[in-house]
Amino acid sequence: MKLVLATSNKGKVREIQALCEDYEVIPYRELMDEFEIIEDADTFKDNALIKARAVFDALEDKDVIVMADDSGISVDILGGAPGIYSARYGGENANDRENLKKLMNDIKSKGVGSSPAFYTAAIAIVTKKSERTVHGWMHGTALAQSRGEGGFGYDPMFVPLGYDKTLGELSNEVKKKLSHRSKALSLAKKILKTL
Ligand code: ITT
Repeated sequence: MKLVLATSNKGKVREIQALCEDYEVIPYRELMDEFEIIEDADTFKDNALIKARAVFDALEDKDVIVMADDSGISVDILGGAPGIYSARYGGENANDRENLKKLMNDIKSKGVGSSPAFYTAAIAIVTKKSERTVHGWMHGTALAQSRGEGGFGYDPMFVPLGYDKTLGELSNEVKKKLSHRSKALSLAKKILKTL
């Protein structure tokens, strides 16, 4: 089954392809030019729907399934920030490294070396007949320092609950078992089977 991914984030594409081996997962940029999608909703769920709908509407072939992921990290000591603003925490066009640096500095500025935190992923599935959403979470600790180069985004500063290494240091296989995205995708796969 063909699954078009409404994302420009290469880290997400890599992980979703590894978690959906039974599907032909195609980033939408392989089917058309990349275009800007304004994610102006105030929940992960609604932003995921905005992305999936935008790509579905732009595709000529309507016999496809479009899937989008909206995700982010919420840090307790920062009152849940950056949350839905995770992609642009370090500034409007900030890259992963700049976002990571800002989050570590903000934790440090609270006078602590770490804080409880969690990742959220909302996945939206849009077809010509239906729109569905599911969520997944991963709890752990956000550090004021980064360790390791694995994963993407905020992974080098995030230690999952029950581990003492960051997702930058742990293998992809560990993240595959634990992640917010893999939990949301296991629910998404149940929906995909019914389509
Ligand atoms: P698309 O909207 O094109 O999918 P994006 O990177 O803008 O790509 P989001 O709006 O969902 O995606 O922002 C998610 C942010 O949270 C982004 O900065 C990611 O790096 C970060 N993030 C999400 N999941 C992550 C994960 O599993 N590990 C590390 N960082 C993650």
